[in-house]
Amino acid sequence: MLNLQDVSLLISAGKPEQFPKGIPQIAFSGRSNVGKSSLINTLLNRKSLARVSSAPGKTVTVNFYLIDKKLIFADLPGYGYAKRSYNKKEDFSALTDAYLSKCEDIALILQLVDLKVGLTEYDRMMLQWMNESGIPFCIVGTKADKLNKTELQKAVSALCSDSDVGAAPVIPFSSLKGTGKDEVWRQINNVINS
Ligand SMILES: Nc1nc2c(ncn2[C@@H]2O[C@H](COP(=O)(O)OP(=O)(O)O)[C@@H](O)[C@H]2O)c(=O)[nH]1
Ligand SMILES: [Mg+2]
Repeated sequence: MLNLQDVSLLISAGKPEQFPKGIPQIAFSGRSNVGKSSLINTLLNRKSLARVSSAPGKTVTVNFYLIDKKLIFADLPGYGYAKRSYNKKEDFSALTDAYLSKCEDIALILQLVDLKVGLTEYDRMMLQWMNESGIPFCIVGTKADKLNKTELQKAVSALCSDSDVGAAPVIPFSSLKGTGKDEVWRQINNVINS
C-alpha cells in the first residue's frame, strides 16, 4: 500500500535533463482542459496539489509528483490548446517526445479523453505511438458526470471499439463524483506490483 499522505511536487521540469530516474512512473497524457490535474488531485485525495487551471497551457513543463518515495505521477503538458503559439507547440512536442522516448521508468500511460469530445487527431497520434511503444496504456474517459446514461454508454463503446484504442481498458471517470477512481488505482497497482 502506498502512503498517500506522503506526496509532493518533485520537480516541474522544462528540460529533459531534469527528468527523474529510477522510480516507476505513471504518465498522464491528454489535451489541455481534459481534466488531467483534476484526475491527479482525485487519485491523491488532494484539492489543489496539481493546479486546476481555467487558462490552460501557459508554461511547458512535465510536472513530477513523488508518492511515498516509490511511485511518480508524470503530468505531461496538455496539447491542442488553440491559443498556444506555434513555438510553444513545438516546445510541447519536443518535451513530450523526449519524455516518452527516453524515460525507461514509464510503467503505464493514462491517456485522458473527454467523453463528450471523443478522440481528437492528436489523441490518435498518441495512441498510435503507444501501440508501437509496447508501454501499457489505459484510456480514462473524463467528465463522465456531464453525460446521461445513454450518452455515456455510447461514448464508452465508441472508444472500446476504436482500432487505435485496441484492447486497452477504457475507464469512465468523474472527478466531480469520484466515479472510476478505484478502477484507475487498480490499473496502476496492476502494473507496479507486476
Ligand atoms: N464536470 C466536470 N468538470 C471537470 C471534471 N474534471 C475537470 N473538470 C473541469 O474541467 C476544467 C479543466 O480541468 P483540469 O483538471 O485543469 O484539466 P487539465 O488542463 O487537463 O489539467 C476545469 O474547469 C475543471 O473543473 C469532471 O470530472 N467533471
Ligand atoms: Mg492541468
